[in-house]
Amino acid sequence: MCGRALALLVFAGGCSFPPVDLSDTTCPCASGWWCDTATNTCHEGNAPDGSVPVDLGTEVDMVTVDGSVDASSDDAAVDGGTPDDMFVPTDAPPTTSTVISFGSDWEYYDQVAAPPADWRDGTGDWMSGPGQLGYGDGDEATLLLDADPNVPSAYFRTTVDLSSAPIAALLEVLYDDAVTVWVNDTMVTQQNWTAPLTHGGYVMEIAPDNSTATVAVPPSAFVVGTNRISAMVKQQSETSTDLSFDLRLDVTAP
Ligand SMILES: [Ca+2]
Ligand SMILES: [Ca+2]
Repeated sequence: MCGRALALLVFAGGCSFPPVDLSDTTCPCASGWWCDTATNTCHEGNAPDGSVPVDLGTEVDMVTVDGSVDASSDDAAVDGGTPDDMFVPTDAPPTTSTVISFGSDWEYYDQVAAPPADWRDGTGDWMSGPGQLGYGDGDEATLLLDADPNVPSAYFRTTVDLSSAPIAALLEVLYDDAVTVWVNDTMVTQQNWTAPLTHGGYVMEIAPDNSTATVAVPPSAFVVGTNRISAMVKQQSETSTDLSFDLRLDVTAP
C-alpha cells in the first residue's frame, strides 16, 4: 500500500502517485515556492512583485534589500521572520566605486615645525598636489620639502563625500617608509610604524621604494556626507633619501 507521504516515489511494483500540490500549505515553503506572509501559506513560482526564490540548499532564500542573498534563519520565506528582509529584488546590486584614485589631489604639510594637534580636522590651509607625493625617487608628481636633516613626518588629508552608507571599503596605500591612515577619527591601518604618533622621531626600519599595503576598512568608520581621509608618513632617518605617499580607496555601497 502506498502512503501519500511517498507520493513522489515510483515503486518497482508499479504503484505511483502524481506530484503533491503544496498550494496553501503553511510556511516555511519548499524550494520553488514563495511564502505569503499575510496568510502564512505557500504558492508556487515567483512572488507577486516578481522576486525570484533562490534555492541555496534546503530552504528558500530571498534576495534582500541590500542585494545579497538572505540565507539566515530569520528569512521570512522560511520561518515567517521580518518581512522587509525579502521580496525586494528590484534594488540594484551593490556597486564598488573608486572614490580616491592613485594620482588624486591631497593637501599636504611637509614643514620642520609640527602641525597643529588637530591637523586632521582642518581643510583648505595647506598646499595641495596630486599623488604620488614625496621626494627622492624621481617618480613624484608633487615634490615635498627635502630638508637636511629630513623632516621626520609628513601629513596628508582629503575628503570624500558619500551619499549612502558603505557596506565595504578597501584601501591601498603606497608609502615610504611608514604610514598611519585614518578615516574620520578611526585609525584604519599602520604600516612599518614603530614610533609614537608625534611629529618628531623616525621609524626603525626602512621600507622598499613605493611599498604598498591593501587593507579592508570597517564600514563603520564612514559617515553619510563628508568623510576626512588623513595619513601621516614617517621617514626612517635624518638621511634616508626618499619619502613616498599615494592612496586609493574603493567603497562598496547599496
Ligand atoms: Ca625613506
Ligand atoms: Ca616614490
